[in-house]
This record gives sequence, C-alpha cells and structure tokens, in this order.
Amino acid sequence: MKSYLLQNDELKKLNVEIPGWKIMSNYIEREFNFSDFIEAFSFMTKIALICEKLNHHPNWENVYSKIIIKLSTHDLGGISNLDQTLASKINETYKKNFL
Ligand code: H2B
Repeated sequence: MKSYLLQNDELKKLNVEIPGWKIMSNYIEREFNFSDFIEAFSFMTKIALICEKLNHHPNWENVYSKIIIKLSTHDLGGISNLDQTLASKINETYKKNFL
C-alpha cells in the first residue's frame, strides 16, 4: 500500500475512525490492558502478523499485562494512512478476540 501523510482534515476524523487512540503531533497511541502476560503476548503475536503483512511496524512496550502501542511512519516523519489502517486492524483484533 502506498503511504502518505494524513492532512489536517483527515487527522481530525481519526478520533471517530479509530476510537481509543490518542492523536499526538507525530504519532498515535493506545493503551491496552489484559488479565495477564499470556493474554497480552497473544494479542501482540496476532498484531505482529498483521504488521508483517502491511510491512508497517509499531513502537510498543509491554509491562506484564499492559501494552502501549505508538504508531507513526518513520519514512515520512508523521502519521500516515498506514498508521490509520494498522490502528484500525488492531482495534478489530482487540474487539474480536479480547472483548
Ligand atoms: N514501520 C513504520 N512504522 N514506519 C515506517 O516508516 C516503516 C515501517 N518503514 N516498517 C518500513 C518498515 C521500511 O523501513 C521498510 C524498508 O520497508
């Protein structure tokens, strides 16, 4: 997929299109909490496969049952359509498997 930086009007719509994500100046961020490490890591494994397919990868940290994911497009220096696509797939994966 060709990536491009989101324009202001597209950035404004993100809170509706990818609920739960905080929109920062150069990246988007969401925190997820699970019941234990195995559940958190299982979520990360599912996401990792999606990232490889998209060739788009998160900055993330995991502390036991908590995961903080930050998405930005390093090649373009900001938030792109690929970040939006990945965030949306992450939301779907969470809803489908962990809610
Ligand atoms: N992931 C993210 N988040 N941003 C990028 O700019 C990026 C990536 N670039 N994954 C890709 C890999 C690029 O470095 C490779 C060479 O395609």
